[in-house]
Amino acid sequence: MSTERTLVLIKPDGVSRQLTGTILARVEAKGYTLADLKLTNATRTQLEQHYEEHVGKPFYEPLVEFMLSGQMVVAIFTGERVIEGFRTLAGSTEPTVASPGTIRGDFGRDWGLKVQQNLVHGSDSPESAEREIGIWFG
Ligand code: DAT
Ligand code: MG
Repeated sequence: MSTERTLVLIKPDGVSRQLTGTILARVEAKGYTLADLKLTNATRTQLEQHYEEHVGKPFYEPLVEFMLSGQMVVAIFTGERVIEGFRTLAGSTEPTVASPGTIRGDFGRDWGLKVQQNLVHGSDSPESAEREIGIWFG
C-alpha cells in the first residue's frame, strides 16, 4: 500500500476546549506525519463544498452553523493507510457511543444531542481526501 494523505479538521469544539494539542499528539503518536497545519475560520462556501454529500439532510444546517461558530484547525497527515487509521483514532460519529480510547469516545459527549460536536473530521476515502485538501488548502 502506498503512502496516503488525509484531511483532518479539529472542529470548533475541539479548539475552544483547548484539545488541539492533545488531538494532534495522538495522531503523531500513532506514527502519522504532519504535512501541513493552520488555524482558520471556515467560510460557508468551503463548508458547502466540504459537506456536499449532506446537503438537504436535517442535520446539515446545524452542522454548518456549528462549523462557523469558531476557529478550526485544518491539517494534512500522511502515512500508510492514514485515512482509515485516522478514522479509527477518531471513533464513530456519535461521541456518546464512540469507543473509549478514541478521540470522540474519550472527549466527546454530544452535549444536548448535538452530534455535530464530535471534535474531529477525517476524510473517508482517497478521493474525498484529495477533494477536501483542495477545499482547505487549495
Ligand atoms: P463522520 O464525521 O463520522 O464521517 P458523517 O460524514 O456521516 O460522519 O457526518 C458528518 C458530520 O455531520 C458528523 O461528523 C456529525 C454530523 N452528523 C452526522 N450525522 C448526524 C446526525 N444524525 N445528527 C446530527 N449531526 C450529524
Ligand atoms: Mg464523513
